Amino acid sequence: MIRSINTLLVPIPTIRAHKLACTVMNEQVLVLVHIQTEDGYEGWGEATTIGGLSYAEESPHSIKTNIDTYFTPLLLKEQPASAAKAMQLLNLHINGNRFAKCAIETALLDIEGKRLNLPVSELIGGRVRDRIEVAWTLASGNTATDISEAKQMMAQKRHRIFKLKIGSNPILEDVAHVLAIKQALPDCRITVDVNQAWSELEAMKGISLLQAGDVDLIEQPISMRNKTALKRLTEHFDVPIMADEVVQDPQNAFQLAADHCADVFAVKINQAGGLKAACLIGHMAHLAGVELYGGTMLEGPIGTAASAHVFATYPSLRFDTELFGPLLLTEDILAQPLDYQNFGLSVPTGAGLGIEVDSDKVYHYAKQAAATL
Ligand code: MUC
Ligand code: MG
Repeated sequence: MIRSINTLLVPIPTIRAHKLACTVMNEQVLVLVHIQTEDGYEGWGEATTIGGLSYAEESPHSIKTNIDTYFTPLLLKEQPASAAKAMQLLNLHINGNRFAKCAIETALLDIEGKRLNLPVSELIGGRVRDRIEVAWTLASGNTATDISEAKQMMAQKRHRIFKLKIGSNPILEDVAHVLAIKQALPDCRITVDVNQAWSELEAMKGISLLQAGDVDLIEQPISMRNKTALKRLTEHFDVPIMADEVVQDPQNAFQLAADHCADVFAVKINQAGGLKAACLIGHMAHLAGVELYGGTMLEGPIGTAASAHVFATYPSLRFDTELFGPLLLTEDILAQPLDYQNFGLSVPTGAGLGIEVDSDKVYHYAKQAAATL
């Protein structure tokens, strides 16, 4: 029986400003869900998003309000006997709210895994890899700073794949920035993420120049609303085009995969509406011949561990992952940090998510933040 569900907003400063086309982040507000059962188990989930409402349709505050007002009373009343039954119930009674649903499912799977003494990756389909390679996003906004940051990451064996956030400057300026970095790091895979900022015509021009400069992957160059234009760009260019914001729930991903609107899908557990939904998207994409990339909403360690369990089940992960969220934060909330070394992340092996949350710290931060509102 579920005894309690607590939703916590935990703001943590980032190690530097993180610039995207839609916002500049100086802190990340982690949205954490803590579920406790009558027989003494506890589980954690995370529904973090980026930049309030500037990236997605759910904000930290709307996620907390909707869980506290609608999800929690329903779950406490109905007492679903498993994570699968809980998701069936939530999907029947609650529209949308994919981030909130993901956090609840994660916490319930964490509990289920602990009860069965199995890692979440084994519960949701079976893990086929124990380690995943992790890219880093260079987003300081300054070319020289980005190059020295990348060189430092390589020297520390932390990352050798880099993603650049562009789209907020004129195209030629952004292209010059990217090509300077590509030339300085010729052996690294370089992805650019435009975060929907270009029109189709701008994308034709920008991607031509980036392709000529040997950039390796182009992420969500145009609006998520224009799927046919994304398909046209995918057909027109040799450089792989990756869909990100447009990849949402499995139904919508099915259509995108069937129409081959992109060469690669960035899958994010929160955007997908949960861990099992993200597994389904990965398997569908694979069957349709679409390559996979493990995306992040810049979650802290809970959402990152949950994502790692999902990506560990993918039949192929050709473009690796960007599960670096915890490394962008100035504070850890785990008793033992996630294991990042040799350019990758080890998928936790313990029961459930395989992590131990420092709950005193998390509750303390959440209380401090609530007091300053
Ligand atoms: C996105 O659009 O991919 C992931 C990494 C990063 O720097 O921003 C996010 C969101
Ligand atoms: Mg993206």
